[in-house]
Amino acid sequence: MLRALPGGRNREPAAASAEKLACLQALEKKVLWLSTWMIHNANHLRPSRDGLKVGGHQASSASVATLMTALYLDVMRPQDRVAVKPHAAPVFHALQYLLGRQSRDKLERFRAYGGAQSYPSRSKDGGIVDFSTGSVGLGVGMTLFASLVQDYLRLHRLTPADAAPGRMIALAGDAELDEGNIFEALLEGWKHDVRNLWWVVDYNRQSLDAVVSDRLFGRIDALFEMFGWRVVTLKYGRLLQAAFARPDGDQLREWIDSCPNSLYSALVYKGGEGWREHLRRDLNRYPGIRAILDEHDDPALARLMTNLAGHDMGSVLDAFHAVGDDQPTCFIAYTIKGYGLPFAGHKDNHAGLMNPDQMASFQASMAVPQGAEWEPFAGLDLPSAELAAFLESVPLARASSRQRQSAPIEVPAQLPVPRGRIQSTQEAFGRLLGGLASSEGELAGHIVTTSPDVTVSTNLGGWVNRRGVFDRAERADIFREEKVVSAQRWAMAPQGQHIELGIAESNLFLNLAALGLAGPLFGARLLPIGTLYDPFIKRGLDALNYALYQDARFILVATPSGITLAPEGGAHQSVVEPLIGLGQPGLVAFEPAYADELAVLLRWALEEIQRDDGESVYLRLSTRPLEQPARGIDAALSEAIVAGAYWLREPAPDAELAIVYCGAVAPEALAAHAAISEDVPGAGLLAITSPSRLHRDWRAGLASGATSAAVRLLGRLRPDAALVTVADSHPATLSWLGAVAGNAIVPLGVDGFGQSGDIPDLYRVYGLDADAIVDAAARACLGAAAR
Ligand SMILES: Cc1ncc(C[n+]2csc(CCOP(=O)(O)OP(=O)(O)O)c2C)c(N)n1
Ligand SMILES: [Mg+2]
Repeated sequence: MLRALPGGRNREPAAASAEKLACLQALEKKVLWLSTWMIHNANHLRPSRDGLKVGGHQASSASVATLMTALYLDVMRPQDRVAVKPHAAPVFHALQYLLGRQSRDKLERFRAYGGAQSYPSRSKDGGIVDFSTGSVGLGVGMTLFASLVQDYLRLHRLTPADAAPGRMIALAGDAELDEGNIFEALLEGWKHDVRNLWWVVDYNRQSLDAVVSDRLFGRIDALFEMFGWRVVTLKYGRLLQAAFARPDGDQLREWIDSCPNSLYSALVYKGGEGWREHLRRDLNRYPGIRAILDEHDDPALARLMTNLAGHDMGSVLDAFHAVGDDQPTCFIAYTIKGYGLPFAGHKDNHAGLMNPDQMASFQASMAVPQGAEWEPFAGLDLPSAELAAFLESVPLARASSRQRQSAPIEVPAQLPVPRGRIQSTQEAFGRLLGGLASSEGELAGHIVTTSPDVTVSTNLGGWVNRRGVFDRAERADIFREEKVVSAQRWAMAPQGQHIELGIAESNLFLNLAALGLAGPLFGARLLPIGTLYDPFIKRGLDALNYALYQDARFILVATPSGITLAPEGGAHQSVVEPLIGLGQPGLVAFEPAYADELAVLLRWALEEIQRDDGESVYLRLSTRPLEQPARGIDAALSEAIVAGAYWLREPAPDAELAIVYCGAVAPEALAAHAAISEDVPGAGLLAITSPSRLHRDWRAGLASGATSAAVRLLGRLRPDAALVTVADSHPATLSWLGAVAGNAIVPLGVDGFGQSGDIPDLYRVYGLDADAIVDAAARACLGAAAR
């Protein structure tokens, strides 16, 4: 229903001069035109080579043309950052075009290779996009964590204290608020007292499939207010407000307020005649209403009845400019999906495209001459020179690049290998971070850790004890003050370097996305390390993908992992995560077995996430204590660990078998190797530290003709040698190695749901123990012989 939402406040509108208003009203028309034309051009005028519809969202774009014009061409300051609802990309591109930041060529190639992207993309739209969007909900959540990161940098004095903070703005679709991640973020934001955040909801009451339920928004404002937000409702435009002020105008307001969403939308589509019929039927007894109906012909009546505030530039500017403080604010802007287009309000308009005839009449109504479709000012009532001068004066037009630069942080040539004859990679990780925490200097000062309530259980405790938990305010560690003994010190302060999150992996990844973009967004680099339990990567997977799609850089430490965490039970036993590590773009995955490997990899990761062409790094760790090899790591071994594999036991020349293992199953691989050495002398034992690097390098080698690490390593074996691969993960993680040199292969691994047990039982049941490896070796050798 269009019932008025409480929460709108009366504020003094900042006066928008008549000239400015006129310019913005002219330009919003142009934005609507350009976005519509861009989509039309892509679908109807550009030749299709594959018979596919190109698509684009004319209705969703029309819905936000006013709101976005107001923001980009007046309200926003250079330090503000925006996540635009994905299907409003054409409006975004049109605005960038008017600001001189987007080329006509790219608009003409909207959704074509190399052209303006279908959804705003940080990495593919060439630096003009603040936050990528596409998967609804994530961009909205991202702005909240970006605001938190902005505060973190300021309070750590990594950005100038006197620089005005930017507003992190999300332009959200109303149905986007169905995405749970938004509410997870909202809760987290409340805990962290997040500021400088605007969420502008395009309340067109339509989703993709249909008109949204009337009940949906009844509670939204109360919900935001509960979390400390201001809610500003932009409901009726100035025409309707004037009508309400007339005799019997309150009847009209009441009628609209209680009009169901679907009827309102249907009447928007039907136009003046439809409105008249219903108003006559329901309100004809009121003389004031009859007068209004008499004074308005059908087009004027349609204009009046659809005069919602989200399409009324004056109302929109007043609402935005009235907010001068840093309280998070949700603007609920009433709009119409497809406003100004022939399918306005139609429930099926989400993917609707105007046909050529409709486009021709729209073009005529916009007074855009044929051939002048891309001209920035064609068909507008104001002189071009005035509009050009106005655009030059827009704060965003005067700013330099939206991508900031930041100096790299130096990483030492080595990290000390954690001591301990027997230790797990998770313990080693804790010690490495503990060591960094007690070191002085720039590197440790730029590391920030974060975890969704598994800080202690992923061994970040040592780091947190020394570096503290981040909070905007000082908060004492009460247990400590009360002298209750605890290994954990949880004092919170603005200088803290750990951001503790509630249990929501989606928030973890959005936080890592924001921390990992601190350099380009705010001009100060951070080295973020996030920890979580390996199986719960899947819980936040879309947010992880989202972070990586934006080229955010961070280190992900996932621990514990696999069935090796044994007694913890099946629900926590990750299986496919190494395949995610193998296949996920933007992420390079490692699964070390030993502490010295981890020391090499963590050091490398701290550099890798800073490289221009680098990637984020995923370290899959284990709680299984392993006896550590007594060895020093020279440059060649260190390089091999980073490249993804090395021979733990060198094969004899022309060896006929190799056991290939990854991660915590190293003892079983070693035992099996020892057991077969009598029958198969010279068998090799290959340690894999990164299936993902090895695989990529192999594919690159196939393309370039260079010898890849996998080819070089397996080239040490006889051409008809057999392989057994073993890892505590899906066997496909390593089974591709059989294709590298055409070896017969028996891949071992886990491809069923796990269960509780101890390691000997579980490794036996899932076929990872030394016996299973020996059996597999026999089968592999038979397979090789039978070829
Ligand atoms: C996570 C996710 N699920 C589904 C989609 C497909 N999708 C794109 S837009 C949309 C509806 C959005 O409605 P709303 O947010 O109200 O935006 P409007 O088009 O009305 O402005 C859907 C379901 C998506 N982009 N992301
Ligand atoms: Mg909608």
